[in-house]
Amino acid sequence: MNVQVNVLGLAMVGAALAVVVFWGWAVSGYVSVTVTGPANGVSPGEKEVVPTKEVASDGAVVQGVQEMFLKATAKGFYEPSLLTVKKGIPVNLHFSAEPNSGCGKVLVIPAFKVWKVAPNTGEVLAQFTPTQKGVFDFHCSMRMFRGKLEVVE
Ligand SMILES: [Cu+2]
Repeated sequence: MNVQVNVLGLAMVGAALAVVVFWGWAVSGYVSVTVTGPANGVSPGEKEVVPTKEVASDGAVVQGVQEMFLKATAKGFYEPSLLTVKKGIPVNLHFSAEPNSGCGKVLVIPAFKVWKVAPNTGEVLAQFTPTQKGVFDFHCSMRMFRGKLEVVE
């Protein structure tokens, strides 16, 4: 009798764990898709970016690449306005722009020859390797949106 009760109890605990694990997986999948967004409306010649769960967080090095995120807001500034990266490690800068962000849709990082236009939805990927240490400007095409790229050892 006791054995049967214990088996039933274990089965219930197992089922509860399975539900929690599934819920966690479903929620994290939903969040990552929402945050990164579908890469629709990518302008011709730009690389389409498919969101993956491997893109963990800002500045995380995934398979030897620094994954960074930058957004031009409708309020007229970049978010964040300071990006810190490590020298000598390739950067994938996921750049997006809110509707009504005007020429903030354009991202220019002169020091590393980056010139990218964010699509209407989703993001464009600016890929470069910061080869020198220092603090460098980035800005929109008319220099109204401004930010700093800090390259550290
Ligand atoms: Cu501008």
